[in-house]
Amino acid sequence: MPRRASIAAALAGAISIGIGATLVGTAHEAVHSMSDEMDHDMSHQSAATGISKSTVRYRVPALTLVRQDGRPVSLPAEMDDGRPVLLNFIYTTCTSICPLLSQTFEGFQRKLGRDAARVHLMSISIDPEQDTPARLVDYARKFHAGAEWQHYTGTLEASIAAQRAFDVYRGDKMSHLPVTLLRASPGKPWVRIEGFVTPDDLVREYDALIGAR
Ligand SMILES: [Cu+2]
Repeated sequence: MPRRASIAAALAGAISIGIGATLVGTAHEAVHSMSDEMDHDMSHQSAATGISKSTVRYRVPALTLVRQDGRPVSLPAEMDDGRPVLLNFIYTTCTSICPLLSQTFEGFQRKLGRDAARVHLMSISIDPEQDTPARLVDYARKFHAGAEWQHYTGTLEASIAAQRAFDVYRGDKMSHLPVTLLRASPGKPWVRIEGFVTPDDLVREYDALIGAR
């Protein structure tokens, strides 16, 4: 068996979920970090797309955030209402990463069509001092957020605690990462996707996750 093919086969065997098609083409690049990464958390990475995915358990912290409608809400109550949750962290004045993450959520809602009503999309601001509820409403409108997509702000402490709970806190908003988190239902692990996932990829991930429920 050619070396490349055997690596691809090894990857395909070891990785249960994925954006698999890109892995075959980039197996050569991926193999360098393969042993390290897979030992740690079964994550994998595609050099071509820069996307890596892992399955992680996070404890949802008992925090109060402020929803875009101005209401103080409990994070666990918002997150654990039984619906699948799609989560990201954004700030409204970002001109690089966040608009792309939000476009992906927008595309996800559009592609899911009527089924979008079954998924709770949550975007938590990492710049809560600037991102007032009114700003979040404007931002949500810009991305045609449907009724099931809520944006949250709150105190700086609460935002940081939320970021820490999902391992996305990187000290300041300028050094944030493109991270998308997906969970089938309360108590289940999260799928953590790092990198710029497309709406199609996200719908595929969602279908796989819900189908496996
Ligand atoms: Cu950003």
